[in-house]
Amino acid sequence: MTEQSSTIEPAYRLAEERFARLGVSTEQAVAKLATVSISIHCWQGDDVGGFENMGQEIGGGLAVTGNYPGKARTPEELRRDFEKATSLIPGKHRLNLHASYAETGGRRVERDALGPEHFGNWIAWAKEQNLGLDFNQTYFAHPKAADGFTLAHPDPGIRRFWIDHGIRCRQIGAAFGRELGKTCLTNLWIPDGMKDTPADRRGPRERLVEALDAVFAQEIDTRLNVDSVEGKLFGIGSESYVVGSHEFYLGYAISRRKLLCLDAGHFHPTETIADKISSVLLYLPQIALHVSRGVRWDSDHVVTLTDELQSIAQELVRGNYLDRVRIGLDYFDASINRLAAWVIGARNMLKALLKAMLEPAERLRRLEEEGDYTSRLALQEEARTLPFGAVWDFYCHTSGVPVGEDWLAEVKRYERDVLSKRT
Ligand code: RNT
Ligand code: ZN
Repeated sequence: MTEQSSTIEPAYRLAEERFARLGVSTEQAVAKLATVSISIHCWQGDDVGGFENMGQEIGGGLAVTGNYPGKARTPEELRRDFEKATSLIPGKHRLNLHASYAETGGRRVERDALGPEHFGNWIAWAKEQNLGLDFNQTYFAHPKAADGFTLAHPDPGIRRFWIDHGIRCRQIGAAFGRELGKTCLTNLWIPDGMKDTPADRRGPRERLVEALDAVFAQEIDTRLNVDSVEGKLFGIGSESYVVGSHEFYLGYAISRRKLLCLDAGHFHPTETIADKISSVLLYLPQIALHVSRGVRWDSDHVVTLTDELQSIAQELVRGNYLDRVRIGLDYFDASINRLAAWVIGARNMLKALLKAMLEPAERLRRLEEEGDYTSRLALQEEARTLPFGAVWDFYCHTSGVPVGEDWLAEVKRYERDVLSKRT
C-alpha cells in the first residue's frame, strides 16, 4: 500500500460523517456518479485532424493552436492513446467520433459515400472495449465547405452533396447502435455563416431548414441512433451571421423532435448554458451538451473546474436530468500533452458532477421555500469547502484509477515510451 492509499479510506470516512451531518449520503453520490457516461471526443487526440489526408485546412472557423509533440497520426495510435487516457478516468465512458475519422484503406471515399464499412475497425475495437460510440457529420475541412457554406449553400449541387453526407452519417450512427447495443448520438453542426453583414438572413435559413428535413427524412429506430443539432452564435469567418443560430435550432429541435446540443462556448461570453437546461427540457425529452471552455471567445480550452462547469453539473443533478442529457466534451488543445487534456477535462466533468451530488440539496431547497435566502446563501458558500476531495479520491481509488495527481506520472511515462517516438 502506498502512503497515499493508506490515507484515502480514513479521509473518506471523516468526509462521510461530515456530509451525513448535512443529510447527504456520500455512498449514494458515489454510486450515482458511477452510472454517468461521458461522451469523450476523439478530436482532442489529433487536433481535429481526422484521417482523410486531403491536405485540407480544418476551416469552418475551428482553430487549434499549439504543436505539442506526439499527436496521433493513425487510427491505431488514436485508439491506443484513448485507451491509455480512459484508463486514468473513473467510470465507463463513450467515444465520440467524427466522420473524418473514417478508415478507407488509402482509397479516397467521398463524404457522401461513407458507410459503416469505413468504420469497421472502430466498431470492432469498441466492441472489444465494451465502448459506446457517438458520431458527428463532418461539415468542415473539405473543398466543398471552403467558402463557408454547406447545407445552406446557394448551389443546389453542393447542398445535395452535404445532405447525402448527413444521411450517410445517420446510417453509420445506426450501425454503431446496432453493433454495440448502445444508442448512438449523431450530432450535426455546420459552420455556415458570413464574415460581414449579410444582405439576406432569411434565404440561407430557409435553405437550411429544407436541407435538414432532407437529412432527417429517413426514420431511424431511436434505439439505434438519435440526432442532435448544434447551434452557434459566431465563428472565425462567421462573425456577423451564423445560419444555424440558437433560435434556429431551438425551434428546429422542438418542431422535429430532435435533441438540441448546447455547446458551452456558443453563446455570448457572459451567457451560460446552465440556465438553459431546465427551460429546454420542458419542451424536449432529451438534450445533448458540448462541455467546453471559452476564454474570451469560443476558444475550446480544456475544461477546468470553473464555477460555470459547476453550475452546469448542479443543474443536471438538481433537476434530476442525468438520464435525459447526453454529456459530451468538446475542446481541443494542441499546446499540451493531448492525453492529459482528455484526462483533465473528463475528470473535471466528473468532479463537478460529484460535487453537485454532494450538495446539501434538500436543506437548500427547504431554506428557499421558507424564504430564508440568508441561510441559503450561507450554506451554499459553506458547501464549497466541504471535503469533497476525499470522496473523489475514494471514488478514483475504488474505481481502480490513479488518485489525485498520480495519473500524471502515467501520462509522462506514456509520453516517454510512446509519444516521444512519433515524429
Ligand atoms: C464547432 C462545434 C463542433 C465542433 C466539433 C469538432 O464550433 O462546437 O461541435 O467543435 O464538431
Ligand atoms: Zn461543439
